[in-house]
Amino acid sequence: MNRVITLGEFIISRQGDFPYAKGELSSLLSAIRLAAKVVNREVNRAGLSIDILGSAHNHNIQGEEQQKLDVYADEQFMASLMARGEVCGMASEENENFISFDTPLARSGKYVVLIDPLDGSSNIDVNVSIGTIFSVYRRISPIGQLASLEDFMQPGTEQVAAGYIIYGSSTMLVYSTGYGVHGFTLDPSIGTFFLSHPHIRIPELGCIYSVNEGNYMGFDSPVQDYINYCRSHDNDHEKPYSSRYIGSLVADFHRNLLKGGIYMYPATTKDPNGKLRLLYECNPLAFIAEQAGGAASTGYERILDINPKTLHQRVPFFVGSKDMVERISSMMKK
Ligand code: P6P
Repeated sequence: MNRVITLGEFIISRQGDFPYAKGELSSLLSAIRLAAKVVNREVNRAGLSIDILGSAHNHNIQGEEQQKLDVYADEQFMASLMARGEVCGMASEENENFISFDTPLARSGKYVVLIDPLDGSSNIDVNVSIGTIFSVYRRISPIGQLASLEDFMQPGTEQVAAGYIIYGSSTMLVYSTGYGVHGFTLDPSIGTFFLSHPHIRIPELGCIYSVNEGNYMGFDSPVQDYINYCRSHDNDHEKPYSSRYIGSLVADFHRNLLKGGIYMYPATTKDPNGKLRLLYECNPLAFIAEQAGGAASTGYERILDINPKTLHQRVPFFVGSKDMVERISSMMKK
């Protein structure tokens, strides 16, 4: 009997990819799946639940006003990950410091998770797609002890898994454990994710560029030159690219992953390191992009090669179709 397999069945079927893991990574991914369903329920009814819309009237480490759903999502992913015992700690956009899970079970956890629990949350009140982005590393600190900062400060090449959930017209979980990128769509009627996009590959050359053109005057000239290349008739498509920018990273990234394109958040005069965070936004999406045949760069170096300096470090971010990222990187290096 032919039927589409579920996320749970897929995770178990790929367990063999990790002989050392003996199911812990599977259990971790299942914890993310559970939290995704719980957050999805609240996101989908955000307009109805008076107490969940709007601001939480406090600010996160970034100085950004926290939306109530941000805080809710952070709590749900933390609770789900802590309950399983595979994860010894979590770092999140919503918390200044990483959090060690101080339970006997969690202390023996082999992994740490870094997460942006609800990226693009300023779009919640206007019903624009938003997302969760997550990154998984094997811990460096000794098993049995509390997680330490070094566990979280690893280059992106050390990720054992990464992915995102997009809460859009449908809810999808897209992830990779280093063996390709696979997308699962939630059937809300039964609360199950089904494999809908196996082996996602990003077209090497796309004709979509995603950037906040309102910042154009603050971009370095090579970035301005590239944007003008995209807009011109004498680019590699011999017609202007399409400009698509939703202001929600996961939504822009997901569209470009499936159709081909480049997402850019360059350095500006106001933000010399750009806006996006290396550890829980750029690294996981760079991992996914490369696993799908794409690329991710600061314009000068591969995102995954960066040795992190601080937990909430920002970097300029160019990610998507390989040829497009390589073109702008070569223009910036001249
Ligand atoms: P701007 C949302 O705050 C976010 O982190 C990404 O989701 C999004 O792509 C970007 O910032 C939008 O930033 O400065 O263009 O509004």
